[in-house]
Amino acid sequence: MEEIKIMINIPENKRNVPSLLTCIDGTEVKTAQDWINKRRPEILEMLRREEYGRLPDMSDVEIKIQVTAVRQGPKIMNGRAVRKTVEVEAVRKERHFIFTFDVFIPADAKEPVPAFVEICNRGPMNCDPARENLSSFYPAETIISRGYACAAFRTHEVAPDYEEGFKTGFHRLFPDYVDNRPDDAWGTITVWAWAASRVMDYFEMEPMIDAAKVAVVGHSRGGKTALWCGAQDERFAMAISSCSGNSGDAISRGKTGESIAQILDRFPFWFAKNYQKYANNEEAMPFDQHFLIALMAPRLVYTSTKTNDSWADPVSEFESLVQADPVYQLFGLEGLEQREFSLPEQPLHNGHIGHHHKTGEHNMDDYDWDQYMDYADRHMK
Ligand code: GTR
Repeated sequence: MEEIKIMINIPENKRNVPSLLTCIDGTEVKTAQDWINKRRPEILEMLRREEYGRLPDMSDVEIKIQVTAVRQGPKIMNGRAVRKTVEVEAVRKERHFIFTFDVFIPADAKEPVPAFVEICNRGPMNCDPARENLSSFYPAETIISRGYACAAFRTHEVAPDYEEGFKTGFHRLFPDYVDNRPDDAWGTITVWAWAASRVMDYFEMEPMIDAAKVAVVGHSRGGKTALWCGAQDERFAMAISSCSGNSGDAISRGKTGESIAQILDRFPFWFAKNYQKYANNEEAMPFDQHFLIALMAPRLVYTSTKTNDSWADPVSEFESLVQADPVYQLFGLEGLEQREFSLPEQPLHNGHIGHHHKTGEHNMDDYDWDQYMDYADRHMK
């Protein structure tokens, strides 16, 4: 068989990040098949073991997903959407854990529609299923008006966002891990990502949603989660990160603003214990955050950042996209359309790696959502 040679245009490696295309055994990735069969699985394993942590054996966990309420009429977005309330119940050895989320589906949809899953790390004011509190963090009315379905779950309901010894929420299913926690056991980000995948399970059962066209979206800690969810769950067509910064979309080596030591000081429970090895020791990491971005290939990945978010560090956020681009080239796809740092209000929407940089503070707002949907209209719809 004739070998197809792909010329990969490797970006300049100013931060000395590990190569995506060199396997642990030193062999080079030359084709998309090498990536899929060898390099991708080893990178996924590396990020599980060293950074975010792996889920416990879930084979004895029974998961039940059911719609508990369906509402339609003038009180639900003036009749423009159907709202379904969905309950996810996980049972293990007579221990139960439940979280719920609400889905909005355009009432006038004639065929299955694409959808967004929002990982809501803020309070109910920002993702109110009753829609009494409207927030640009989750502009569900706009999403519906543009022909998408959407669902948001509250991270706090899935696993607490504070140090509590891995005892409540999802963690309560696994008391065996409380006093005996392996260094590669899951951190909270992994559990939130697991929950987003359960929303996808439901989408696969919902006849009015096109499960092949779903994006998972999150801001900041939610953005780190969205990228980690998309990396692991290949059913998602796209992952979208807003201002996810350290341990999200930003390269750690040479990063300004938040460092690994600082994130672990405040939020150690987000990660596997193994990640502690790299506090003030970034050079020792066999990976960097471009590995996380590249796990989305050949699917779509989109990141956004704000000019004043120095804690997240827009330059390092952009650098991970530049460094991930060669993996898209392996697939013969356009990844990132330019390597020069992006200018504010000039979205990069041409490639499979999308990005925008906006004037403003650490937040996810209407402008961001408009860009996400413009990009999805173009590449996912
Ligand atoms: C910060 C944290 C960031 C980011 C942010 C957020 O305090 O240091 O990594 O996750 O919280 O979620 O808004």
